[in-house]
Amino acid sequence: MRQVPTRAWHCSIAIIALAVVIPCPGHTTEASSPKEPCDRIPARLKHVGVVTGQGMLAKKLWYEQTGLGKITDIRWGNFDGEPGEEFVVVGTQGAAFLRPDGGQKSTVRFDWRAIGEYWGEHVVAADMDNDGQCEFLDRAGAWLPPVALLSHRGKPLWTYTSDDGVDNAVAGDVNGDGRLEVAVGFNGGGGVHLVDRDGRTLWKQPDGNVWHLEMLDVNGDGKPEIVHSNAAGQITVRDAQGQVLWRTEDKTSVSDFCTVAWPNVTPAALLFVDEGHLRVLDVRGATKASKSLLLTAAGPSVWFTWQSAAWVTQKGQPARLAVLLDQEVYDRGLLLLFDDALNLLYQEVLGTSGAALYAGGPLAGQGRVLVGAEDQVWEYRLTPRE
Ligand SMILES: [Ca+2]
Ligand SMILES: [Ca+2]
Ligand SMILES: [Ca+2]
Ligand SMILES: [Ca+2]
Repeated sequence: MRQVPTRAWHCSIAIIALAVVIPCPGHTTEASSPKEPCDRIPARLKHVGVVTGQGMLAKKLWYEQTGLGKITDIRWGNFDGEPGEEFVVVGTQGAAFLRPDGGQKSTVRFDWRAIGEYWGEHVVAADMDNDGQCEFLDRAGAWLPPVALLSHRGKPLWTYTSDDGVDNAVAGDVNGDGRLEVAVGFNGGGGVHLVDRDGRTLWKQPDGNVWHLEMLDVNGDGKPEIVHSNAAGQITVRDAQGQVLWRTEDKTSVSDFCTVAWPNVTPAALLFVDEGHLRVLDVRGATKASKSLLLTAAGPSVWFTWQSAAWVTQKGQPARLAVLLDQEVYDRGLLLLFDDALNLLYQEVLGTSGAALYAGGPLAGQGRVLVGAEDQVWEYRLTPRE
């Protein structure tokens, strides 16, 4: 009988991937034993707790469900097949549908054993056929695991990979037919593939090390384009046929990134970490903001595997930008809060890897943001100003 690999093995795989594609933090010359780097946490991430802005945010446990795994997606919308909107909280091992107050409506467990030695990497809710009942897409991201689509009940429908290994994937309706396609980015020379909701290849386009992909409607025609990074650190925008609409000429050093609403940037900006700086660019590569994270002063720079960002809004107060940086190799998350000029207001080192941040739906205007952890979702609330 096949076993679900442990997180230690997961860590080893991540380290092997790091050693192959990017210098491992603190191990820039040669790879040492896979176990060792997991124990050698950079000084700036070692101690868990609030570093800056104590008292600015009130924190409480909002939802807990053993067995969900690492929470990788939190959203508000119509996902559970019942009328009306709800929260969906998706983890690597299952998902929960919740009422506005966090009360549980129903849960789903993912049946990874049906597709072998696999455990879920970065799973998100994706309603592939727009029927109000979501499916679950594993966006992969660790090179070895395939992209996987699971049914609403958590049963694998298909997986997709190649000999090059998957770097990342994202779902979106690029051709405007009401059904979602999945753009898959491969390591090495594997390029970008577009896959339909049944897992069939629609097209393949060449590229190198397609680290991360998102969907953004960059030309305002109502259909998203595919926006991705590559081996040269360039932002590349592709249309529904995979043709390059443009790619940044200057080396922009983008590998992993997330999208975030930004003043005077349509439709959204790209946010990422580059050599210890948090940077915000528009899709043409123009810098909109940049700030040192003060992570490199003591020890090697820290490589974050996933970025999440959301604006926290509260009536009568300026909006705050919440950013969650995921360091799953060291099992740490970094929660940051900035003002709109990217001045740091709050910084907390989380004792678990974190890759889900949400401040929309019923949270909008309430000064509240949800942060995913292992089997848990925490609520942070802006405290009243003095
Ligand atoms: Ca619903
Ligand atoms: Ca569906
Ligand atoms: Ca479509
Ligand atoms: Ca478009």
